[in-house]
Order: sequence, then C-alpha cells, then structure tokens
Amino acid sequence: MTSPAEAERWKQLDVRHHLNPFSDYQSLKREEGGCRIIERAEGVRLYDVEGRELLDGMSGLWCIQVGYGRPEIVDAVREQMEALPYYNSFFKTTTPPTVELAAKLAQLTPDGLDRAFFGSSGSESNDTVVRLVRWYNHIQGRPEKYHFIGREMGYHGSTMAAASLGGFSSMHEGFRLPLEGFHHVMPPYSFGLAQPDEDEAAFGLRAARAVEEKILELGAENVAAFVGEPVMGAGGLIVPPATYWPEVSRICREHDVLLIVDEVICGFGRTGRWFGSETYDIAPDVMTLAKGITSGYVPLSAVMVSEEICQVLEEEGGEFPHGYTYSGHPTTCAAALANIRLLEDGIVERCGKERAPYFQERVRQLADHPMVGEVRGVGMLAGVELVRDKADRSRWDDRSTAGSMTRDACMRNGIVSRAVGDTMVMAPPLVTELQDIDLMIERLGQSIDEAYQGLRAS
Ligand code: PXG
Repeated sequence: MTSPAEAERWKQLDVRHHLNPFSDYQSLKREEGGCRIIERAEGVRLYDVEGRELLDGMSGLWCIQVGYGRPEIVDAVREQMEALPYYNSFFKTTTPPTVELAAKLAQLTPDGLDRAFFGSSGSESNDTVVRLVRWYNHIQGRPEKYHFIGREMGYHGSTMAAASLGGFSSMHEGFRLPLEGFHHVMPPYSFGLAQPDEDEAAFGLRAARAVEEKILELGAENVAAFVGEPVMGAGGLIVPPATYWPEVSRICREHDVLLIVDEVICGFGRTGRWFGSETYDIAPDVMTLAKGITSGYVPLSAVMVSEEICQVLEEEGGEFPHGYTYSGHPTTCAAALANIRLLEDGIVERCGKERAPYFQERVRQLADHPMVGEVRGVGMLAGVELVRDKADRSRWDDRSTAGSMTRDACMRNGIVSRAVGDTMVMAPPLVTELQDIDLMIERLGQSIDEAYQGLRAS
C-alpha cells in the first residue's frame, strides 16, 4: 500500500516534470489534490494511490478489451522477452511472433486484407497509410492522385499526418495543419446536423454524398482515399445511419478512391463483431488497427492492406522506403497473439451475443432523464448526449459544461466515463459482467442527475 507521503511526492513530480498529453498544464497545477494516480487494476476495476476503486467505463482509452490482469498475456510477454525481447524486421529479417500475428490478422480481418504492416500506435499506422497510398499512386505514374478526404470530428491520431486526416480544428490551429492535400467533409452526426424534417436514412445519404461532392470538387483523378472510423469515437461517439456506409462505399468504388477504414477503436470486438467493417458491411482497401490488438497491454498497431495494392507494390514498387524501429516487435506481437487467443476463446462471441445487447438496453434507459437528448451506441460503445432542452435540442450555454460537470461527478461516484463536449462516452471492457454493467449505468445516471441539479441551481 502506497503511503500518503509517497503519493504526494508522485503528484509533485508529475506537476514538475511530466507533460501529460491533451492537458491544460495550468489547470493541472491548480487541480485540488493533484493528478489522479492509478496504481493497479484488476478485471474492470482501477485502484488509485489513495486506495479508491473506480469502474473503468472507458477500457483505459478504448483499449482494454479483455480486462486488466490477464496472466495469459503477461506470461506470453515474459516468455517472448526471455527468448528474444527485440529484433527488427528490416533488411530481410523477421521473427516468429511477427509472422504468426500477420497470418492471424489476415485470417481474422475481412477477405482480401491479407498482409500487415506493423507500427506501435494508431497514429503511426495512419501515417503509414498516407505514405503507402501515396507511394502506391506514385509508382503507377499518377502522383497527382494524393489528396485525402477525412471528416470533421474524425480522430486518427496526433502525428502531423494523422492529425491532418483528423477533423479537429483544435488540433489544426497553431500547428499549420492540416498539411496540404487533406480535406474534410461533414460527419454522419444526425442528432446535431440533420434538418428537422429529415429522417435518419435521408440524412445518412446526404452525409455520404458530401464525400462525393468533395471528390468532384477536387477531381477524382486527384483523390487518393477517403478515411473514416466505422463509428466515430473521440469525436463524440457518432453512430452512422444505416444508409451511410453503403453509399460511401459505392461512391469510393465509382470514383476509384481507396476506402480506408480506421478500426483503431472499433476493431477486436468493440462493435459486437470482430471489426466495425463487419458490423457495417464495409469492404475496405486498407484497415488500421491498434488499441484492442493487444488490449493496450503493450503498444502495437497494424495496417492491413488489400492484395490488389500489395500486388502493385510488389510488381512496380521496388523498395518501400518506410518503417519503424519497432515494426513487428516480437514482444508486442506475442502479446497480441495471447490477447487474440483470449478474444477467440469466447470473449468476442459472448460480448456480441449477451453483454453488448444488455449494455445497449441498459444505457438506453438513461434517455428518460430530462437532461439526456439522445442515447446512441453499438456493441460496447455508447454516447449519452446532454442537452438543456430535449424538445429543441438546445445546449447549456457553454458547450462542455454539462459534460465536464458530469465527468467530475462520475469520478466522485466511482465510474470512469469520458466527456466529449456534452456527450458522455462509455466503452467498457468486453468482459464486463452484467452486474457491473448495471453498476456502471447506475453511477453514470446518478452523475448526470447530480450535474443536472447543479446546473439548475446555478
Ligand atoms: N484512430 C482512432 C480512431 C483513434 O481513436 C488513433 C487513431 C490514434 O491512436 P494512438 O495510438 O496514436 O493514440 C485513435 C486514438 C480520447 C482519445 O480521449 C482517443 C484516442 C487517443 C487518446 C484519447 O477519446 N484515440
């Protein structure tokens, strides 16, 4: 058990020496009691240095599919480290877990995606996509076909290219981003963007056709690819209408634009099936994977590439000048193989059949609360959007107040939920027991109500 003095020392060190990602440093410094320090975890529960227990309704950052404390992954990592902790896959070498994992991913992912390029993060994988796709067009003698289309509110990572693919203006301003050649269209966010007289199906088609309009505006001969998450995560858990992906797929095919699906959040059972592409019947040319690939135990990502693209690389490409020191890292690949064995051993199936439908049913019960405008979700993903007035969907004055108040209340009530503006997001581990789902929803509901009472009183 950590002593209060030791906990205090860590908090001081954090403020003095650590630049936390996506943090307001002044407010971190002011934060009463300092940063929360998580020390250990088991199953779906986190424990901080003060000994407080929190239910992890976010699977870390959308990644702990199999829950914390799985000895199978720990053992696999230890055994691999003992045999070969590191070797690279540059210059005509590879390692056994690297090729075993590549083959496993080829088997699990949709037909036609049979080869993997490895990295250490979702951002790296999306950077790989940009380089790979531009190279693919370059070696075919069409270098002008280099433009990418992403979506406003899309999130693809923090590196320069990944942030350019993403559609967050807060990540562009001040960084000279997006880089040249990156464009964005409206997201399929019906609660916020549909016209009053427009139904889901019609809105989905309109959002998809924004992709086509952008292709025509840029000239199809100049557009390399469209990139999207099956369900948008960090942008506020945006679940597309059923009409959206079939129309986007048709448009990409018709204009010879590659369809890149970012499965960093949706992959490995998160949407109730193995991949979001299965849930939405998408046939991607390229797919990016990270997070759930190792359940976050160690950093690893992959880009799955279609045979058509690989054939061109093989026949026309020569050497592909791209790679990372840790591409195909044997220890992380061994962790992924152990994690996937657990997922294959009934976790994805049971989640899809039992836990996810139960989670969806329970979270939708929050829709009755006067501050809840919409509950949306699929699989083990849910968004609860908070409004001032249900009838006209108006917001509390400062968009994010209701969200940040609810998030703070969640922490007090022992549940981790993420606030994206005024949308509360939940993405619990795929192994969450039904009674823990009950507890999570109860605590989230109570926290929404506490924030509501607070907002009404102010
Ligand atoms: N694609 C998607 C769809 C993501 O959600 C990335 C790529 C980038 O992955 P890396 O491993 O480079 O972080 C992500 C990451 C949040 C949050 O608060 C979301 C992410 C990362 C950090 C915070 O919602 N998603």
